[in-house]
Order: sequence, then C-alpha cells, then structure tokens
Amino acid sequence: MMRLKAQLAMLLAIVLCLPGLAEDAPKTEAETFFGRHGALHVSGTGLADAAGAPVQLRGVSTHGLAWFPEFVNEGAFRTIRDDWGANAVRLAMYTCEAGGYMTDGDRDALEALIDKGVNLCGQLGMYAIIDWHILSDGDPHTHADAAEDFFRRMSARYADWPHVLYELCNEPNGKGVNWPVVRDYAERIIPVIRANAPEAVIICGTPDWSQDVDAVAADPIDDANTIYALHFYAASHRIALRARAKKALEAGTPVFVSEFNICDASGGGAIDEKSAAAWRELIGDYNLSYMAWSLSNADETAALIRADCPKTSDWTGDELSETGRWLRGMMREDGEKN
Ligand code: IDC
Repeated sequence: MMRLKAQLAMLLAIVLCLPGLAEDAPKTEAETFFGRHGALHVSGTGLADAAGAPVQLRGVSTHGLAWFPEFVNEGAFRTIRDDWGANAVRLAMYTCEAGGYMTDGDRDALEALIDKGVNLCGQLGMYAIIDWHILSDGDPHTHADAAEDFFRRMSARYADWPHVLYELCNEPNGKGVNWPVVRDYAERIIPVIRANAPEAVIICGTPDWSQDVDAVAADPIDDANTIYALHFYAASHRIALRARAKKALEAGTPVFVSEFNICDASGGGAIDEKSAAAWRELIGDYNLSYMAWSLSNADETAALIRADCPKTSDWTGDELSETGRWLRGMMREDGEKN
C-alpha cells in the first residue's frame, strides 16, 4: 500500500512537472516541419518521414559560404521559413573557387559557418544540407582525401542530429567523369559517413553537372539512404533534360533537385517562365525535393535578393529579385501541402 502511495505521489509529481518541462524545450521544436517529420529516409523515388509518409524538402541554397557569409543568420533563415515556406537550407561550400576549402579559403571560418547554419536550422526546425561544392575541380576524386576527412568530421559532429543531410559533390563534370567514376568516389565517402551517421540521407552528385541522373539506374550505389542529384537551370535545360529526369524516375532512381534556378546555367540571362512552369509541373508530379540557388544579393539573375538591397533578412516582396519572387511563390504554394 505504501509503495502504491509512493508511486502515485511520484506520478503526480511528474504530471505537475510536465508543463515546466515543455517550457524548457526549444519552443519551436514540436511545431516545426522537422518537429512534425523527424528523421527522413529515402523511399521510392523520394524522401519519407519518420512515420513513412512522403516528404518534400524545399528551400534555398546559400551562395558560396565564403562569398556571402552574412546570409547565414537567424533572421534570414526565419524569413525563408515563415514567409517563403522553406523547410531546408543547403550550405554550399566551394572547394576550388576563390575562397574555397581547397584553395585560399579559411577552413576554420568555413566550418564555423557550416556549424552556424546547421545550428540555426536545428533551432528553427529546418533540415540542413552540407554541400561539398565541387565545380571547377570537375572530378570529385581530385580532392577525395580532403573530402573524406571533411565528411568524417562533419558526420561525427552531427551524428545525433537527424536534420542534417550530406551532399557528396555538387556537380561532377569534365571529360571521363562518368557515372562509374562518380560512384567510385561516393563508395569511398559513404562508408566514412555511415560509420558515424548510419541513417542520414546522403545526396550524391551525378556526372555532367548533376544532369546524368539517368545513368544511375544501371548501377546504383548499394546504400538505402542515398538519393541522386539533378540540377537544372530552366533557361538552359528544357525538354531534353526533363525527359532524362523522367527516365531516371521511371526506372526507380531516387532524385533530389539539390540546386536549380529559372534563369540560365551561368546564373544570368533572362528567366524562362515557360520552361520554369514545365519543371515545376515535373517537380509536383513526382513530389521532388528542391533547393533554389541562391540566397544572396549577388548581381546576377539567379540571386534571390535584389542586388541593391543590403538587408540580410526580413525582405519584403519588393526587395526580392524577380527570380526570388517567383521561387517564393512556388515554395509558398507547396508549403500548403505539408
Ligand atoms: C555560380 C554563381 C556565380 C559564381 C560562379 C562561380 O552563381 O556568382 O561566380 O558560380 O563559378 C552551378 C553551380 C553554381 C553556380 C551556378 C550558376 O553549382 O556554383 O554558381 N550553377 O552558374 N551549376 C549550374 C549553374
């Protein structure tokens, strides 16, 4: 009897303490996208949440972290979450461009920016993608030793953070950099990540600037939580690339649009509304996840913020570029779905 009384008293104490406990937890957690969906995994041709329901990640990629570090801030991420309907941010770290990790970049400063971005996403209940942004270094093997070390440390640091995704190589490109070559690199890096983060979603770039997504099906990577990158710039890539994307999807390849824009592949030129609408339809048809390039006020069409706007958060519609307004419209509409 005494024991029962003691147990009841304990139960009462726990119940009374609950509101206090809830207050101590970060307020956003339960109500955010991440709070609702938890750890993701690859399912079919896309992503699913902890309960197995299909999920669409949508958001923005930073520009090169070294070039526009000021956009990695709480207000910016909060604005794209609350005003644009974004649920993810891609943290793009160039390897071989100016200020890159393998060139003259300050590695500690770059990793601190990644850490800041990952933490902000965690607080705001958004997903974070750590992107090893190869570009002029076309073949991912060029700096595979450094990539291995980088991903070993990143995945150790964020092992228990299920909102973190890893992108192995932005855009493999160049002569001879075909799917077997890229797959070989991925098969070197994936086990390194898996040792720390066995369940994390990994995005693998594909040859020809992440367009050869249809090459994967013949020989995919033997890893259940790897999804393949498809990048497009609507004014340069039209019906032919959409056909290849569909071919890949119909063959069962999981696809993630980890970078895209509606201007041309240089990041400049005019917007192609017609092609953009067709891409949007394809994204909707297959519930693809997508990240728009880029959260910056760079003086180029692709930048989502107007070049003459110095603000780094809380942008009004007028302060977004034409591209930014279009993409915000898309994300907002998709945000109503889940
Ligand atoms: C571009 C930037 C531009 C920068 C250039 C560096 O928008 O400001 O000067 O890189 O070479 C990609 C790449 C992405 C490119 C973007 C536009 O992943 O790094 O950013 N793009 O050219 N693939 C297709 C287009």
